[in-house]
Amino acid sequence: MSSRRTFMQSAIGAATVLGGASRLLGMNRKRASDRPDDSTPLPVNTPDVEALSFTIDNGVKVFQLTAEPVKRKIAPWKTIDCWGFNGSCPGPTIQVNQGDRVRLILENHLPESTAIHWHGLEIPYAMDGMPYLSQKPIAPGSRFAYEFTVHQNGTFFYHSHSPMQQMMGMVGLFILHPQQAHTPAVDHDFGVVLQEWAVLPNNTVPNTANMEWNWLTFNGAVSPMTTPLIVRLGSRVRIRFVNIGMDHHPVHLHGHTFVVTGTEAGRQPETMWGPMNTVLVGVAQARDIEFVANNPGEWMLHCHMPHHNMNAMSDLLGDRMMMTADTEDDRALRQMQTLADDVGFEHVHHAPIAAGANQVPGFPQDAFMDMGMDETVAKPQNNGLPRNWSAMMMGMMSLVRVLPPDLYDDVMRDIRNGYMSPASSATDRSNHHHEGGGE
Ligand SMILES: [Cu+2]
Repeated sequence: MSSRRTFMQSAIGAATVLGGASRLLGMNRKRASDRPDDSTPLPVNTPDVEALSFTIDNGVKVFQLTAEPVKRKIAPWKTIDCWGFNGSCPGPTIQVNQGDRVRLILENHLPESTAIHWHGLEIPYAMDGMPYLSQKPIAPGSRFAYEFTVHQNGTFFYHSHSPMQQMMGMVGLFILHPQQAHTPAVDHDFGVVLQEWAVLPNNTVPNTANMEWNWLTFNGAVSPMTTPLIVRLGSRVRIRFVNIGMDHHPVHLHGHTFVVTGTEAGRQPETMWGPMNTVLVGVAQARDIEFVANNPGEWMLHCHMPHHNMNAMSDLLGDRMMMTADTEDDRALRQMQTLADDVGFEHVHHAPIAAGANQVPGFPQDAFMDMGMDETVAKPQNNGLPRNWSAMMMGMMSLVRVLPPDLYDDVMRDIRNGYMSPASSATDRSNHHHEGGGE
């Protein structure tokens, strides 16, 4: 393990950035994947959300969707009672090809009527999923078959058209692949659904009428429980974002420059691909971004709204809001440790405070909020991350791990084998960080 970590850090430290702005368009780039055929679209990987399988009936792709209450673990200590499809919130990812005839059979296991709207699809009116307009509400216990031919391609989504059902989580990705993959071809293709929740302390049911949102999720998980997007250094990456909620989310990627290649209406012409590193994903919008992962490292991918890259800590702190009321460092630490022991995660304090911090108006702000929980969220996808990496991962965020080929292959093998590397030793980066912390 230690030799592998050494390898990883030197590989990341020594590798050079592989290209400049012209690489954004993917020109003159060596292929980073083993895929022999670039013309076939890649299946989209939606971390923490399953893909929906289908059967074929006389040439029609048939999907079964059950609208139902779902218990979703959004954080190690927080499971909410939301609504979704097939036991998942967001619902499972549907992927079809441009030109397919599809039948989507919705069975309603909710206690109230519903219907599904196919957001952005140019389909016959009777399939639009608008209760009372295009169809009767689908009563509890009954079913409705939607059937249409898709002639578009791009990042779409399905959702209940009832606002409160939307805020209970009734949304899922609907990927329409083009017949021929777009060029430049991508080596990795990911999908992320952005959602927000208002769940008061000691509650599990989202308050859908609230205007303040304290839990922010990527694909139904709060960081650091989100599964990182793992890509091979030098590969071309697409990430598709969809936002259903009450806020717009400016999603920022560290260390890279990307272009927006698609909206909720499909592919954009290349003339519109201006360079960016933050894309505003408005409510009801989809945005596809693409970039060459030319910069090795563990890069944050996060909504930049300050309150969206944290969670209300009120759950942990009981009747104290937001953070500890005790601002004496060692007492506060003991208090945080007690809370951490209570919910069973590691709390390692690495960010020192100044002597006399309490004399400074406004203190504390972020002090005492960082809570490492590496072991609690351990999974093969996190292998090799520096000790206490999880301490500042909160809310609507994840990591894009741009790994040199050897390390990429190692982690992929770990994922296949379900191997979780033991926690890093105390002599690596966190120690270094401690020394640099001004103590
Ligand atoms: Cu946001």
